[in-house]
Amino acid sequence: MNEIFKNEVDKGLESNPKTLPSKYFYDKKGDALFVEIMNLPEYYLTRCELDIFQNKTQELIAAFGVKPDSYFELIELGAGDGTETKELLQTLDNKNYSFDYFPIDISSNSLNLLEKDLSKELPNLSVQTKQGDYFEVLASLKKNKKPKIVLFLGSTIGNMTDDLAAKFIHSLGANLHAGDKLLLGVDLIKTKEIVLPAYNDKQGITAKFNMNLLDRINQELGGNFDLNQFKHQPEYNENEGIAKSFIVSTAHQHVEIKAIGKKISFKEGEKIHTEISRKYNDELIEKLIVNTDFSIQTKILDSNAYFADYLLKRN
Ligand code: AVI
Repeated sequence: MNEIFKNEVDKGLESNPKTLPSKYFYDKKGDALFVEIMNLPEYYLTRCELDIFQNKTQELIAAFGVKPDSYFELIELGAGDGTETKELLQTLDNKNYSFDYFPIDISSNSLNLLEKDLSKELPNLSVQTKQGDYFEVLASLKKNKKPKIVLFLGSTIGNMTDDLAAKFIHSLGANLHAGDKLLLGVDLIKTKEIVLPAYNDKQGITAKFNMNLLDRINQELGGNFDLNQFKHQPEYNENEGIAKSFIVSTAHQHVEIKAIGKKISFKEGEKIHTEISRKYNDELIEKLIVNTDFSIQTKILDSNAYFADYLLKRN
């Protein structure tokens, strides 16, 4: 039994309004659903960032300020399947840049898959996978003082509240040296006609991804959520720039969760808030880094200007 999961579910469902943390989307089934999401026609984020990595590779490398003969460490937080990064790695490898690639992830399974894939596709590349907490790994790498470029892609920062995101960037800065760089991939604020379908795809994959939280509570905490009595509901407010995902109870009902020893009551139409996906602009990025040791060096946009990779420099 995962005690932390149990306690967070208990706390979230006892809150008003009800909440559940989005980090629990990502079990084996959730990971597979997220890969499906990344390939959906409506989910433009992945394609936009891939466009940057495929078509603005030289611009990225020039902004990093690295030279073929001066060694640096390329560190990626939450590397996943490395689709975007592979484009960059390939160019750096072809041009004989001297660097090691350190993908860091909590999941040793995804690191193993990535390592296997890279050893086939880029056999000359030096890959040093690091399993564990981002900050612990960065703290251990900081000791060597070699120039570092950290990648945090995919608008993953947008799944944190603004407060948490600012603390996260601050802690990254504390684990780097002056002159090191952070490439932060973020989705940009735009109209709801573009954003909302990305979180409400026609095939219902995002709905399954969201509802997987209830499935997990059923499987792991002895819950009896009837998934037919709940539905996925995304919302997006253009002024605020935050896409929010909810699970809505379609009936007045009670759900028992054995591990918690409680029956939770739901009114018809009552929502559980499960995720935020913040969208950004320059002002919000400035605000995010105002109390950190970073400043914006440059930003690189995809061809639609839907997505940006901000290059932040550690002062
Ligand atoms: C991982 N993260 C950036 C995704 C996002 O767009 O917020 C997670 C996601 N949620 C629903 N669809 C995708």
